[in-house]
Amino acid sequence: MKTLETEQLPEGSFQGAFGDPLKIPTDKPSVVFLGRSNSGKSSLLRSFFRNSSLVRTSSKPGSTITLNAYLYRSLYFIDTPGFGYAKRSRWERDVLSEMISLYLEQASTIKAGILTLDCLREPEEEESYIAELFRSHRSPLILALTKTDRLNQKELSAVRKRAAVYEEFYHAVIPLSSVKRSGLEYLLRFFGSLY
Ligand SMILES: Nc1nc2c(ncn2[C@@H]2O[C@H](COP(=O)(O)OP(=O)(O)O)[C@@H](O)[C@H]2O)c(=O)[nH]1
Ligand SMILES: [Mg+2]
Repeated sequence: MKTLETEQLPEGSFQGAFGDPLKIPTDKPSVVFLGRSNSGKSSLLRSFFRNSSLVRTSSKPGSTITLNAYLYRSLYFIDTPGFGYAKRSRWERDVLSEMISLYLEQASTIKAGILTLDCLREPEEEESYIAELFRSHRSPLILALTKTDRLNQKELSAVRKRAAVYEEFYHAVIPLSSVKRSGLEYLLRFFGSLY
């Protein structure tokens, strides 16, 4: 896999943290980053900016409870709170998933979604639910299988085989590593097709 050089990447800017999804600006198309807590959403999002430190990551997993908006060229990238975090109370989890679904249902400016999943995990009910939401809105959803730097060659080829199986349900399935900066070109080209 090729690694992505940072010089060609744009500088981004933070546009705000929104507790109310209906307050997210809608003057530009957006790409939403979704996925379980700790699946690598924020790390992936930050790898597309030269000034990557602008992306807020929290050291406490699952503690982001706002939708964070960043300007990437003429698109908004929206980082969402992770779902399925077991240590959160049921109430909090329900509020979070409601906030995410409300945003998806209301925002007609959402152009695409990036769903992150640790490459060692398999998609479960939550992933299928998001895939279904995007299908019903006719918006492309890309499954990003993250953290492939943790795999040896044999494991990597097993992940690629699984990726081919999932392809039926997603616009694309991309194994990648934000740490190694590998596997990111497809997404970069995809973003380029949206603005
Ligand atoms: N080895 C490895 N670790 C990663 C990668 N991406 C994220 N992580 C780690 O996984 C943890 C969760 O990442 P984060 O981006 O905060 O996940 P989020 O909760 O989905 O936003 C952090 O400790 C990251 O350093 C990756 O590509 N490779
Ligand atoms: Mg995050």
